Amino acid sequence: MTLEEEIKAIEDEISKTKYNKATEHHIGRLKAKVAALKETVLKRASSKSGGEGFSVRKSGDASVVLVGFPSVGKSTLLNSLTGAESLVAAYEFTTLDVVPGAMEYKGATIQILDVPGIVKGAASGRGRGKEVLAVVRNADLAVILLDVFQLVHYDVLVQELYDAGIRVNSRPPDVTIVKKPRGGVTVNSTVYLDLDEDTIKMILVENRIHNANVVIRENISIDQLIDAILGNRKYIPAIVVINKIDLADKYTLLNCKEKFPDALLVSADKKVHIDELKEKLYQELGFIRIFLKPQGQPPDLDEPLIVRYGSSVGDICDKLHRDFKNRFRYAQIWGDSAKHKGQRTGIDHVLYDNDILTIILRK
Ligand SMILES: Nc1nc2c(ncn2[C@@H]2O[C@H](COP(=O)(O)OP(=O)(O)OP(=O)(O)O)[C@@H](O)[C@H]2O)c(=O)[nH]1
Ligand SMILES: [Mg+2]
Repeated sequence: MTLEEEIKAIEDEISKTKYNKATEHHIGRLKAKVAALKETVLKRASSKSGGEGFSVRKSGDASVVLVGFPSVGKSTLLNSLTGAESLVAAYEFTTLDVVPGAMEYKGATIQILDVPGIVKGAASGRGRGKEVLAVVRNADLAVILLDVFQLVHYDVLVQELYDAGIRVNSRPPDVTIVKKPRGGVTVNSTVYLDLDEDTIKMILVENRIHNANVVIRENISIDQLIDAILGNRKYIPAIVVINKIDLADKYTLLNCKEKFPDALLVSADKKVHIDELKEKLYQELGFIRIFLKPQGQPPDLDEPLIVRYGSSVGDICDKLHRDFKNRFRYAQIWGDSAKHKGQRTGIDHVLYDNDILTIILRK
């Protein structure tokens, strides 16, 4: 049996087994086995395809990747958002490489990445699935692009992302695992857990963790426990955009709104709601504006620095000059993140929108 057949056999058994207290332990073992086998497959594939992946250099203030089936209009959308010229055609797999474009919006430069279409089986290597998914892992935000008549693609896409270790719109499970040289596994939890301690310990042992202190702070599932153990999952935010609305009648549009109430409905080709999409991308990426004030002078209110929400003084230093971090003495802040006007802070201080910042350097 090949690894893939083995995985398939165990997955079939999992789907045939009804989940309840009596089967939890059994399912836990099977899931741990599958996860270990999939890790082996992924490692094998990445060593095989070594060097053949797409090379995209990150640029701009953040990057967004367009994920969707072939021919849903990814390239058309890239062109509408950025003025890039990615090839558009009515046949599938028109785009075979990563095509980057730059979208300027409210002072931010957002890199948009057009990639080949994803199909079912991408995570295990169909199409250029593996390479595409590697690009998705490194993006700050994914746009899941659907054809207005093909909403069922959503589940397939999310499953392919999942199989590639990419979790959309979720947080890492609140679990810490500290390995130790001996003493077995101890499990502590701060909340009620549905999972039995025996099951948890067994899953750890299946993953070759025989000695560790484990603290669990939320009611996790078997899959989340495995995610925590493997520690290589990528958590990225995503929005749903539905394209080709120019072709749809009223009922199709109503159906879209019902199934995806938060989705943005656009026509990439006829340029409908493209400005709304730009605004949404900007909002989702969480940009803030920081005004610089040279020491002893008024702040520059005309040209703010645009950075991501959660940026620190150190991040600003990195943006300004490669030397600034080394020469940093202290910062002064006016604005919402400051306790009082002109508060002195260190390099780790986190800034808020519209803060005014002075950086004092060693000479
Ligand atoms: N009517 C309509 N057609 C569109 C729209 N957007 C894209 N198309 C058409 O859909 C076809 C596929 O568009 P592409 O942009 O090449 O699709 P893609 O997702 O990049 O496809 P691949 O690169 O093959 O994965 C082309 O014929 C486009 O003209 C739209 O908003 N409305
Ligand atoms: Mg394309």
